[in-house]
Amino acid sequence: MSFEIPKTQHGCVFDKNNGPIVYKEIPVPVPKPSEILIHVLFSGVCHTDLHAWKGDWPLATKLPLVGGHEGAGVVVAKGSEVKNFELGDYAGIKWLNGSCMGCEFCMQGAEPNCAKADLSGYTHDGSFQEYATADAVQAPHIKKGTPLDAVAPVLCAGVTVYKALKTADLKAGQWVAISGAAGGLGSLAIQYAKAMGLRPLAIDGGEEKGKLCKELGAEVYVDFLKSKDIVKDVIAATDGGPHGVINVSVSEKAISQSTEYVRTLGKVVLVGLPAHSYCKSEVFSQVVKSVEIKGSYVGNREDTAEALDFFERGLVKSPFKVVGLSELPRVFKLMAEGKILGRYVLDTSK
Ligand code: 8ID
Ligand code: ZN
Ligand code: ZN
Repeated sequence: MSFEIPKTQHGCVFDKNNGPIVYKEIPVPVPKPSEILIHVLFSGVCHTDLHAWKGDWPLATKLPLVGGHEGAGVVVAKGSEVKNFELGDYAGIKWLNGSCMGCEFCMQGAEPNCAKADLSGYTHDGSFQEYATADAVQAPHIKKGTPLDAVAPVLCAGVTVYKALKTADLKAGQWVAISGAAGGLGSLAIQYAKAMGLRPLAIDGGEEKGKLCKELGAEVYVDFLKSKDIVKDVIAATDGGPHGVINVSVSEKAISQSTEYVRTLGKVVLVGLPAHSYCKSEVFSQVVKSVEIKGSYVGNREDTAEALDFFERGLVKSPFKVVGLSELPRVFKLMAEGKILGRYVLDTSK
């Protein structure tokens, strides 16, 4: 099998953080010996891509940058050292494009925590283009025949929330609160939680988002725009507080609230990354309730394969809407205004 690879393609590029995002013709990248070249057909838009464009985290992006790290497509070329992909295979672009594979963290399978991590759509041009390169060791395999638009959100949102739920280490039948439940990560978190035997309580804002959370399997919905006392309402609905909390909102306040409503011996998992924020937890309560607060950062290769397996078996699906790649600026605007239900997925051919 061989593919004809054009010299140029369309992609969305910005030259400076917060600067114009231009949909234009750019060169097709050439894979290094250890990389594959993926013809990206669809890419999800994660809130992380918005942070990358704004440049609001204490980690610089490459510039100019092609963002995107939820890409799904077909392998059309490979470097001379690649042994685990054949041309024509389905593959994904995920956040962790590559890592050193030799440090103490990589050795434990905690590759996302590698200090030399290369990040798609951040330090490595990502999936907001028709052709993108990925380190073959880290690139996820996607089963042939999988719908590439529907699977794209699993590659970051799905993997991340699945790993966060594993990090929470809860037992079937226990309550888990998902804060930011109607967004890209949250809408998948509700379903993974349900599939793992947990009882999801969803927190987000507005009636439409509440309806979506209930449809996806949330037992209870708490509307942060309406509730006069979120901590009280969450504790009441779960008869003493949820055993775990997955924080996927982009709100410092919501994160600190989760340390208040979590149950005694409960686990608070931090996933959402509001800029310049702190998780405030009152020390006396945290000690006396013996609450654990843990960070969780995407997932490793095994987590990725497991998260994809839940999708392949039909246990989770992202509520998504497809628009053209050229519409990325509009999607960012909607995301910043909190107007997105689930995920927007970009069709890179338009
Ligand atoms: O590995 C990681 N830790 C990781 C991986 C991927 C994404 C972290 N993230 C981060 C992103 O960078 C971002 O900061 O997770 C956060 C959420 O990403 P997303 O799900 O892609 O964002 P979204 O689709 O915009 O959803 C956010 C939801 O939070 C709700 C919004 O209404 C929206 O539905 N929300 C907000 I903003 N404030 C809230 C509040 N106070 C709230 N929900 C409840 N209470
Ligand atoms: Zn992401
Ligand atoms: Zn490493």
